[in-house]
Amino acid sequence: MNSFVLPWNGFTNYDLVAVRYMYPATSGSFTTTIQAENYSAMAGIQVEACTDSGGGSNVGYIETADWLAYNSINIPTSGTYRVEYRVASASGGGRLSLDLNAGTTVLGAVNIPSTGGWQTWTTVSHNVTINAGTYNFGIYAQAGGWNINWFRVTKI
Ligand SMILES: [Ca+2]
Repeated sequence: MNSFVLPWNGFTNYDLVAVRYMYPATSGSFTTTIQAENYSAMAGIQVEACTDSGGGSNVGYIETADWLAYNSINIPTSGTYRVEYRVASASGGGRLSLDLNAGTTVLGAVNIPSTGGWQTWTTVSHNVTINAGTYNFGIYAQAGGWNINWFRVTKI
């Protein structure tokens, strides 16, 4: 044993790294990204090639009242989630709403501005409250005129 006590200078950086490894933060630890073109069911849309970073495909030709459904998405804990949508719109004036289980629960809606082109991408988001469970998510075009590449659900 040392016969004296060193002055307390706080945790070292390696202590902090170790603590973060052993006890990861629960907030924000859940996130899932769903490719728009991987829908379970849809009405009125078409899939096209995408030039956003990552390439792949996006959903386009979305007109008012068109919709997309994504089945069996698990939400592990009840709370507030940020839902981001990767969208492009040459026309602007779009609006989508997010719902659970074929419109049984409408979680919220977000406007989609003009991005300057059908392959000029931006991310819009809103925060919604979701109880733990497994749901079919729906994206509904309250107003059409936008493309979507993916959407992401993150616990906050
Ligand atoms: Ca995509």
